[in-house]
Amino acid sequence: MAFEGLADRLQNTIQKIRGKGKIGEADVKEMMRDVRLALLEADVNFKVVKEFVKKVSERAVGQEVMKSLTPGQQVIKVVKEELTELMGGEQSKIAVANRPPTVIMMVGLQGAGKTTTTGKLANLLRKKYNRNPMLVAADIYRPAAIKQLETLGKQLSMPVFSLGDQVSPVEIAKQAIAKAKEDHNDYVLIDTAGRLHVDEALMDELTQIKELTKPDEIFLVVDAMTGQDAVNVASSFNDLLGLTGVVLTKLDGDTRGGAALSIRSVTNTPIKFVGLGEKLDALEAFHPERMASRILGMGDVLTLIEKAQANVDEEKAKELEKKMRSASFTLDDFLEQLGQVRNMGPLDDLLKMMPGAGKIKGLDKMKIDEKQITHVEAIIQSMTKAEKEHPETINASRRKRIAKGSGRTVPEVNRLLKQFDEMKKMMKQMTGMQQKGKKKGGFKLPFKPF
Ligand SMILES: Nc1nc2c(ncn2[C@@H]2O[C@H](COP(=O)(O)OP(=O)(O)O)[C@@H](O)[C@H]2O)c(=O)[nH]1
Ligand SMILES: [Mg+2]
Repeated sequence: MAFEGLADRLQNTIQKIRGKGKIGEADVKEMMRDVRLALLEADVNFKVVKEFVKKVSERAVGQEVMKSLTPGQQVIKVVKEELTELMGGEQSKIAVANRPPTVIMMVGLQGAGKTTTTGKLANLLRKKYNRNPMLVAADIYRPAAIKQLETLGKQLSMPVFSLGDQVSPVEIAKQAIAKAKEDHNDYVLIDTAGRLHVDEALMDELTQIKELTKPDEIFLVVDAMTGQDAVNVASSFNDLLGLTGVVLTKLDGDTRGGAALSIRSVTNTPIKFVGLGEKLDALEAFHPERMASRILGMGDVLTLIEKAQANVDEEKAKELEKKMRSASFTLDDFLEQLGQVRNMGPLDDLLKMMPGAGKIKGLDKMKIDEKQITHVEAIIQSMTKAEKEHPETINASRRKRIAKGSGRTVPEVNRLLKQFDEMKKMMKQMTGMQQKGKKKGGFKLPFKPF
């Protein structure tokens, strides 16, 4: 997981000060020494660290902390606020042109993730904003670049504009926009070429594309794993092109996190999105406050809830809840719940977002066995409708048949039926309690996977 080292160190530092009833300047000084080291070790830019520590120190020995009843907590709050500030405010909005299409230029070094991110962004634009993007293959230098974008376009069922590798990128961009107007594509995402280093020829080309297409956004794609280099690259691109945002990729890897913490204050360009994997849905809006919480071990509960909301059908969730309450919950309903939980993504990813999860030793190495879910699904699917509604009628010979049909063993079938029976009993008890207590409105996960 990204930020592991930094998170560990900061959390230890925080632990030391959390419960303190009184805090003196010496305490703050000691803590700031730890914070400073932690940040430097995470490859955060030296100047950024200096400024950060200065700000936190000033606030930590100030009135708001010293006079408060829980100074330890108060210092932590200051650290969190300053960490959030460092990464910038909420910045994940995407521009909309007054007259479509909105043009987004994707720039960055070779291998940073431009092409992949172009696909991811197009996917996000459609899924979240209901847009109809066109992808433009303007990298004519890298042999397989056009093909790569075309493959992504196919996966997404989205149009990819290409004129092969014999037409200049500037001309390609120009014709692409005309075509997008004709075809009513409201977003045009231009995937440009990268080089191994920032070089003049590349910058000239990008400047020309910029002048001609007047993009509404210029997103720099940078690899988080490259640490300080990512910050330098961002600076150069920003000086030459004037970026509107940064997409930090490969944050799913073992990055120390320095880039995420330095880019905003060094380049004055906000991080808008982060890439968290190779798949097309592995792009998330960057939320500085949530990131700060995550680094400080406070968990990323909001993202967790959003994931649940995006993937669990609310109507169905309500219906299931009603069924639970009336105890008419069947194995079919159970099957449905499993499906919804699974839609939220790998279970171990979800676990990591739980507050305090960072403190659980070995969690990162733990793999929740998704096969188990598949097995349970297979067993339930091998039952008849009547059996699913009245599992108490499933006798020994039926169990044998179900085991055979699902490719599982009889003991597994037995175990599932027993668990389901216990679950129903528990539901009755729990819903009984809930009815007594005041029931709050709002969204609830129908099924607790943890
Ligand atoms: N793990 C991970 N891999 C990524 C991410 N974004 C891109 N990649 C991978 O990085 C490699 C280079 O990506 P590509 O889009 O071709 O980079 P480009 O040269 O900038 O266009 C590919 O293997 C991608 O699958 C990410 O967020 N996480
Ligand atoms: Mg590319």
